[in-house]
Amino acid sequence: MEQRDSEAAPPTLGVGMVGYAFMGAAHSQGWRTAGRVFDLPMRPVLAAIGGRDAAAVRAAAVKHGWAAAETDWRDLVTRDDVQLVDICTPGDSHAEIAVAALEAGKHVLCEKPLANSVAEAETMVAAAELARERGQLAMVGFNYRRVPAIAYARRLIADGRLGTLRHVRFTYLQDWLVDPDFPLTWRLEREHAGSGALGDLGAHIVDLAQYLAGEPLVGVSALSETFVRERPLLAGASAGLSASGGVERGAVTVDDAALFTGRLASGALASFEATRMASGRKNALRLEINGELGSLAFDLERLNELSFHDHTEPAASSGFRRILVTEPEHPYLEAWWPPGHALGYEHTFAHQARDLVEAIATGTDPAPSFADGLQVQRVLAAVEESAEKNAVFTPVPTAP
Ligand code: SOE
Repeated sequence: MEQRDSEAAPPTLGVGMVGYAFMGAAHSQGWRTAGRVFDLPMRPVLAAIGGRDAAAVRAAAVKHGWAAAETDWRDLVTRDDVQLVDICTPGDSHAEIAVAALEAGKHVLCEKPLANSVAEAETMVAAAELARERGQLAMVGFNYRRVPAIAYARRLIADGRLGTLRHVRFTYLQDWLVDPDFPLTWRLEREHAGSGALGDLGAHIVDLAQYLAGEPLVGVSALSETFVRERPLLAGASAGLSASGGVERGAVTVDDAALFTGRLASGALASFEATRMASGRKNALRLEINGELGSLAFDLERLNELSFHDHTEPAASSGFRRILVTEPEHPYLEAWWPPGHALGYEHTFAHQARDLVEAIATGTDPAPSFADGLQVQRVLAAVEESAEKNAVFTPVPTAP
């Protein structure tokens, strides 16, 4: 761990967070941990947490270490002790909360996907641009950019170790919706979530593809499907990805799976799969990037490892080798444990908090910006449009 040698305590940064479910818990841990592990120029203070259910939000405040609880997000974003608003609510409220927080003079961190539509994301970008002129910053929470192995992969690609990229392939597979009796939570309702596996998981891999390649997707072609079209209505509250249902059923209004191909600006080809119905796959985000000089492969279920093949090495002795990404020279690792003492999912949120605090303290634009989030949103919208148009060609046998 890094030691503070300065006598003077750094200034504080009051954080107000809206939402306290799975992502709220993950972000809380990130805010609590970042200032204790990294030598930050500002010390995050967990000032207030917001949610509609008074008893539940008070319980969340106690459990996750927030000093105060608010039941109306409007009261939270205007609090004097809050300088940064962290939005961990379903996508249908992102735009309204983010714009209000920016107008109230706060910095904003917003969970992915940035919004439920391109129009909402554009409004958020416009508000963030105005706020930037006043010195406020806005960032989207694509936390997987902060996995050390992924940040290191980005460094290798930017350093030219893969040369010109030819193909990238990304899959993000989960299985918590395999059971047709899993209830209709907000993640299965278009009006709350915007889309299904596409926005929930596809957004992550689209962001990672564009981040790692350092260029945007310029065209996509897609298929999507809703395999289970009705599910039991929710009985009681959902907790994280667990929930139970009643007898009545309601319509699922989002995709269960989305598969798409794409082209990056440089001409490299890309393929993507996002589903929450791949039995046995719990949180399997996998990627492979092939360039003319080498290739990289990564699997989130082994997140301390990166596979690298250097194609400039003699063929007889080359091949994929495993890099254990736990050295102090690797991104974020200088402040953590000795080499080989692995990190996990939750650390990405501490890294996200660290990067945003440093950006605020130095007045530097953080990444991914709201504009990056809008670009992802545009790709998701193009995927949906392509899937809806369903331009599928049937293999036809040639007449004898
Ligand atoms: C559910 O599929 C989910 O919680 C996503 O919403 C998160 O973004 C991902 O990190 C884990 O899975």
